[in-house]
Order: sequence, then C-alpha cells, then structure tokens
Amino acid sequence: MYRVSFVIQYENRENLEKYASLIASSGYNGIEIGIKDPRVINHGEIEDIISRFNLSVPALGTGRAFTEDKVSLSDNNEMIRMDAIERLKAHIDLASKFSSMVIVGLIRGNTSNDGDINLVRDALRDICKYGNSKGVRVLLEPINRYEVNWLNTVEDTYNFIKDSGLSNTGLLIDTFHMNIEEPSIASSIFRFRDLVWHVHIADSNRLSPGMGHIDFKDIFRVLSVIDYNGFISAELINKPSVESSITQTMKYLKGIL
Ligand code: LER
Ligand code: MN
Repeated sequence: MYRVSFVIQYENRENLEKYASLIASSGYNGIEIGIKDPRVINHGEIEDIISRFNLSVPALGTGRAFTEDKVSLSDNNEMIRMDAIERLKAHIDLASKFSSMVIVGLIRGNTSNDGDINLVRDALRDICKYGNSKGVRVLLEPINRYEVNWLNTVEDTYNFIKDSGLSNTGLLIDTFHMNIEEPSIASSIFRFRDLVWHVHIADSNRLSPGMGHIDFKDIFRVLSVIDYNGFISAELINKPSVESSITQTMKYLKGIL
C-alpha cells in the first residue's frame, strides 16, 4: 500500500490538532497542510502537533495566498510579487523541519504575456535556489483552466520545468485537474513519470475517491508500473464534513490499494 495523507487547511492550533488526531487514528501516514501565510503562525506549535501524532508532512500547500489574499508570483506590482516570494521562502523554512516539499499551484497566478511568464520563471529560480540551500524540493502543479489560465496540462508544466532549468522542481499531479485537462490520465502519468514527485487524489467532482467517475484502479496500476514511491494525498471538497471525508477516503483506499 502507498503511503497516504490527507490535506487540511491550517486555521489555528485547535483545528490542526483535531484533524491530525483523526487522520492519525484513521490509519493515514501523513497530513498535508495548506498555509496561507507561514510568516504569521507559530512553527513550533505545528511541529509539536505533528510529532505528537507521529505523522509525516509530505507537502505544504500555498494556494490560499492567491485565492484569499490575491498574492501571486505573476503580479505586475513588485511589492505583491515580493510578498509571494517571501511567503514561499517561509513555506520552505517550515518545510525544512518536516522534509516536506512546497507546492506552487495557484500562487503562480494568471499570466497574459511572455513578460508575466518571465516574472514567474525568475521568481521560481530564486525560490528553488533558496529551497536547494535548505534541502527542500518544490512541486509545480498543473491546474485546470477554470482555476488558472496557464500550466493547465501535465505536458505544459513538465516542459516549463525543463525549459526553465529548475533543478529541484518536480510535478504534483492532481487527478481532479487531470480528469479535465488530460487526454488520458494514465498515459500522462506514464509519459512524464520522471518528474512525478507527488500525487493529489480527488474524484471527478472533488469529492472523496469513489464518489465520482474517475477510474482509480487504472491510476494506481500505472503508478505501480512507474514505481511511484511517494505519497497519495487526498485533497477534497469535504462534504458533508471533514471528518466524514477522512474516514470515507481511508475506507475506499483500503478497499482498492
Ligand atoms: C491545489 O493543490 C489545487 O489542486 C487547487 O485546485 C486548489 O484549489
Ligand atoms: Mn491539488
């Protein structure tokens, strides 16, 4: 069985503690934490909770900087762009404590010309250099067209990483986005396998796996063919509740893995 984790959005100490406890007791190996601004939270408190429940932290999410604060790496306002870079470096500082990777998904923002793309490329070079110095790897996530306007497919994202010469950067593939953008989820995983470093799972409607129409057997089969040995991390719309998603997803994964 793969190592499995569950994505939680950090709000405060109490919510992290509550969900970490349930995630650990439900049989997950890890918790993935979405953090809007790591500069304003207590890192020691998070370390304390994670070690108490003996969980790994495969990755830290960063997208709420964009969705809630409108901060991105492609913003034409230099102050806002610097804010995004400084946040990501703070994510790297925290990630270095857990051997986590740092996700660049929505925080890249939207781009409308080559100039915008170059801003992101330069920012990522800076962030990756900082990650290298801290032993932290970066994940670039292809995200579907309805959430962001570029790097929607695995192929585009793979080519962007290679063309930009980002050495410690790999792909975070997410079954929800792939279901919208890829001709075949399994073929794309196989084709770009050398950079598949992390996997998000959700069904076609972002609910727990098994509640939509994605063929997870096929996905786990190809992950095994490519000898994927990272985490499978459930990133869901947690309906009717976070608790029900945690238990429902583990039940499904135990049945299929
Ligand atoms: C982030 O990992 C992601 O997949 C986005 O869709 C966030 O909503
Ligand atoms: Mn995702």
